[in-house]
Amino acid sequence: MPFTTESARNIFPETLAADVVPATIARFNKLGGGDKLALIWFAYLEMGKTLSIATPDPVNMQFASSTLSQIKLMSFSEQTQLMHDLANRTDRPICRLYATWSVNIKLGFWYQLGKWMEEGLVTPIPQGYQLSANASAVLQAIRVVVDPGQQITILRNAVVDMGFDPAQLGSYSSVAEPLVPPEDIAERTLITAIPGVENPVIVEYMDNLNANDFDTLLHLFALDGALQPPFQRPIVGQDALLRFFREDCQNLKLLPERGITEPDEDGYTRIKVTGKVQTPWFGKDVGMNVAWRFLLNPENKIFFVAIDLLASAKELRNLAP
Ligand code: ECH
Repeated sequence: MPFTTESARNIFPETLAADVVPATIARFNKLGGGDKLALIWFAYLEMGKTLSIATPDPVNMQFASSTLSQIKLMSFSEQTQLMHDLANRTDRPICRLYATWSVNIKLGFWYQLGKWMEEGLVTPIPQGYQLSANASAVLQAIRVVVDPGQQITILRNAVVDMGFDPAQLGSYSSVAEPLVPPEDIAERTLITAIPGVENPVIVEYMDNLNANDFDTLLHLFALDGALQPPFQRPIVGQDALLRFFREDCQNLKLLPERGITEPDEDGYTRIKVTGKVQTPWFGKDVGMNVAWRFLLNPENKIFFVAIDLLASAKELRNLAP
């Protein structure tokens, strides 16, 4: 076999990913808890001027709701301490519980706290809070260097990295929002064509993800197939993929624009597609510029696909092999 998951990661090496995102997150993670919270608060307020964020469905908030009620009953100084502890990844029960939540539950939790901070029910970031020089530089980098898709990715990753470190939890079961049923076949808006890509598997991949039809989607993958989300390690094998689809991929909108198909060794095929992705949190307000780098095996199953957040919109036209 000419490819391993590791070697497949290098297909289409010309693809320029938004490395500014992990670089900014690394700078953010070095800040103190107070600076982290205030920086996100300022960034979030500024973004709120141009983007609107969807209110989470109460059904999806049920897992965080008892923790949120507990926080509402705390004194302002206890609330401040808790938020610092979450940002500093302290070992305490709420930070352990937070670590078991899926990304969307974590985002919904902070969404609610942000609302309560605005309403004065949870301690706000002190007016006139002075960011340290390092924190100001990070905020400035987020403002000027990155586009909206990159900004929301930085915010998301900051939220994911809070709470106790899941790697130190031992065995635990993760908590995710309820699964919505796949969209009815008759209701689906299908992708008609992707110029440069004839292989039907690619369009089926996009259509099934868009319809939340994760069981059908899974059948497009080889048994040892892998998917690499932006800035993450590949997720390998059918069980792990299905769990990931159910937890992290509901209600996405994939809008592929164009692609390139290249035969590889021993019956493998490389296909790169570029286009936009919308998250249910921001809908049409944010179209993230992405590339999908597929490697199909000789049985025409997906052996590997990487999703990259692109460095700039210009990269949408970079279809070099
Ligand atoms: C306040 C201050 C105190 C601290 C905090 C606060 C609250 C912050 C809040 C932030 C909310 C942020 C949100 C961000 C959402 C980002 C979503 C993103 C989604 C990207 C999805 C992609 C999907 C790609 C994929 C594709 C595939 O083909 C396969 C699957 C997959 C202010 C209180 C913290 C409330 C809501 C970036 C790119 C295309 C890989 C998934």
